Amino acid sequence: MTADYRESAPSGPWSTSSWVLVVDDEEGVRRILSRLLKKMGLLVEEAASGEEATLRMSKRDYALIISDISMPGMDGMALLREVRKHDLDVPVILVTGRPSFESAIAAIEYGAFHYFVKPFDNDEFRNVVSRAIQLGRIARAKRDAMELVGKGGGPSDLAGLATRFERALDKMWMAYQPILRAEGDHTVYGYETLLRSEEPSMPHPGVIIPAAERLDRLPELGRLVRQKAAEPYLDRQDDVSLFVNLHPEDLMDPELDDPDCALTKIADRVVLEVTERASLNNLEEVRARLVDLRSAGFRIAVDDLGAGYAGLTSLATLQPEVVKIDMSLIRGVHADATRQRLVRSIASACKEMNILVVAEGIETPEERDTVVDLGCDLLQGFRFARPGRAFPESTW
Ligand code: G
Ligand code: MN
Repeated sequence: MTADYRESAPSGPWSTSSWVLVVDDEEGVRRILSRLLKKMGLLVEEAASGEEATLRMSKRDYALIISDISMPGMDGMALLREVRKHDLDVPVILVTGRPSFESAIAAIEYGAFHYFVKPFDNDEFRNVVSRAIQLGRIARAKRDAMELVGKGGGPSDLAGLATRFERALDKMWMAYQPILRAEGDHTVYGYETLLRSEEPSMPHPGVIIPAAERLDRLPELGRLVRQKAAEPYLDRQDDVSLFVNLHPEDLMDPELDDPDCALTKIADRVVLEVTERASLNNLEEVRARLVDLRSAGFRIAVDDLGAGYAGLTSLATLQPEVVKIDMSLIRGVHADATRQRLVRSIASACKEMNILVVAEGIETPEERDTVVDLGCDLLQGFRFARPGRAFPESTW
């Protein structure tokens, strides 16, 4: 009697409306877990499969999900990934009768709160359940707070990252920033295309690319970027160039010069930018690859020159048609003798080698006039136009 009374008294801060979803293909296990949870004062729903759990999740927000790992059809690990599509914060406890190192690692990587091996101790179970519900509530409050102050929170687990990356791809668009000729009427020589997304937590390449790297989805991102970047050019009949940033790994993607890809179709107008910030591995392989890319019609640019530690290796390896001087060398160039000397020597060396020089990140008329005097051929920066939807107007 007394034991019954003690066990059925609500023992957590949830007392009234915290729902827990119990997922297991074995009815007996569901019954045992449900009874334990109800005795803790929690409200419980059961699902006999991952599929049924997914359906229930679309109808109700749960404070906690407890799932078996091995089930026919959608297993616990797949369910965990599915859960993160709907709810970035709900804690998930996985239960298994057959533990393995791999499943434990995957469970943690995909953001499981706890991994129980059957049979487990009831006291420990109750402890973990209360902690999970409380921390889940804190996580939710924290995300709401971050949204309130406009930071759009990011969970650190892979499943949540994958969900946001997916959204970033869905809402992705390409911005274009004009690159103007220093001489004559300062007409548009080309546009650099830049990746953007309406997903608030992943608006620009600075966050999208590290996410793609972590999720092993760089090739997919690169292909989408190149497809979207080329689209507005397919209708342009002029010879305005398109500058596209490549991740060093993209260089080796066989689809980069696949004749069926949109970018390859306009390759003779395309300049592929390879950043000097990243060091290139397998230089021999890179050189061989460049031969293919050039025979498809592409030109190559070294991007961010002056920002990397690569010394001359990127220039020597890539033998680029275009060099883009990093904006850190351009900023304040009109008032800085050292920067002037560097820009002048880069420009004159490039002229001798028949390499076009772009000065990047020009923001003021003083910077503009100075880099023109120093011998840069092409100019890009907020002074002329910010990156925008195809194709922004520019001023001199
Ligand atoms: O590394 P890369 O050169 O590809 O980087 C281009 C980035 O520089 C873009 O995100 C673009 O928005 C930004 N950018 C372009 N012009 C300017 C500028 O004049 N000033 C600053 N601060 N950033 C610029
Ligand atoms: Mn660039």
